[in-house]
Amino acid sequence: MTAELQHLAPDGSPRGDVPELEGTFLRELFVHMMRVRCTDERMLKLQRAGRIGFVGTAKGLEAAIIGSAAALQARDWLWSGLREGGAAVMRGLPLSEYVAQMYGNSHDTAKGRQMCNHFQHKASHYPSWSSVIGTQLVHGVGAAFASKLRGEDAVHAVYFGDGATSSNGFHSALNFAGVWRVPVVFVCIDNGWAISVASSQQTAARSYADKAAAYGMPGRDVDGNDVLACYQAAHEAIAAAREGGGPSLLVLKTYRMLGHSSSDDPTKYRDDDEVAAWAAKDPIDRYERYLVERGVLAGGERQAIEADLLRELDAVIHEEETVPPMPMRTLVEDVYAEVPPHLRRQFNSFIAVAERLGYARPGDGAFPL
Ligand SMILES: Cc1ncc(C[n+]2csc(CCOP(=O)(O)OP(=O)(O)O)c2C)c(N)n1
Ligand SMILES: [Mg+2]
Repeated sequence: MTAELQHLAPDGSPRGDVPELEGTFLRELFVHMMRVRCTDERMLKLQRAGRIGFVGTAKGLEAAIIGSAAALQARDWLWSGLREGGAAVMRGLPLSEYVAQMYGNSHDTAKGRQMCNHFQHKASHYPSWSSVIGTQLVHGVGAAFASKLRGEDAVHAVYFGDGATSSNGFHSALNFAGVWRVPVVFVCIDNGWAISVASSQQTAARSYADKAAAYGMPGRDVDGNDVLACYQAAHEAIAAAREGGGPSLLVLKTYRMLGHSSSDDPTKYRDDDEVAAWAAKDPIDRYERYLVERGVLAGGERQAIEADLLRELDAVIHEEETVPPMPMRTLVEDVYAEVPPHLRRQFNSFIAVAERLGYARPGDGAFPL
């Protein structure tokens, strides 16, 4: 049993061998974390205003997501869950495509066929995610096996939550990864909750990291609110996987500050005290203190960064909001070279119903929360 890796205490003071990283890189990490928070804030407001249908926020998880993903190279792959969209942006997903996906409009590269908050970006090796919990683990291991067979030196980082450790996908993926020694880093973001199931109720193990031993790979606990610890742990695990050392499991211990999604009310199942205790360990506040102390960030600069990010986001939102939805006929396209009669019939009857009862309008699908 080893202690959680930590480089920054909650008050921002350094602990142990803090990795030596350039000031520009440290600053970029901060901006990416801030962008995650600003984007969530804006998306949640759009959802509450009935302008988009669904949001799964990453508030509280910024260090875990950004710190770990920042250790990947451009040639590596990121197999995501619901909350890693900020890492996709960091790796090159244009903000306009991010927002288009939230609207499901005709700029959305998934053509409006995914739920909101399910991103994909081919150029940065960020495959589309299935909401079926645990599926990306087996997809990532299969792709990593392909990388190994082809002799590529790409590493595949597979992200998933504490709840996903109870899925079949988790056990199959870790087992195959261990046996095949594929270049995978499993990144479990233990954010305390799987909707209303507490992480403490999800397993009888001391930590999810202990599960790695059963699959013949190392497992490591990391302070998930410490961006430098998340970066360092991922950096080491990725380097080992790239050098042929096989897979490993990182468990980034953090906390989901808001609801599971915009459809959830977390006050129904958890105490305010627990939330307050984690608010005191906020990953952005902690990192800001460290950067100010190191002279990488000026006191009060955070506000200017936030204002810039919000301005950039608002411009993109205003643009994407005017983009029309995908044409209805695309609903039945892309499956066959030519739309077959049975799909054409279904499409015609769908249009007949819409003509009779009215087409859907933005906000029609909003959950009543
Ligand atoms: C196979 C399957 N079972 C149940 C669900 C419903 N569901 C959606 S999210 C979720 C919890 C996921 O929790 P976790 O893996 O901890 O990820 P988090 O949402 O906390 O990031 C569940 C049970 C689902 N999508 N798929
Ligand atoms: Mg969770």
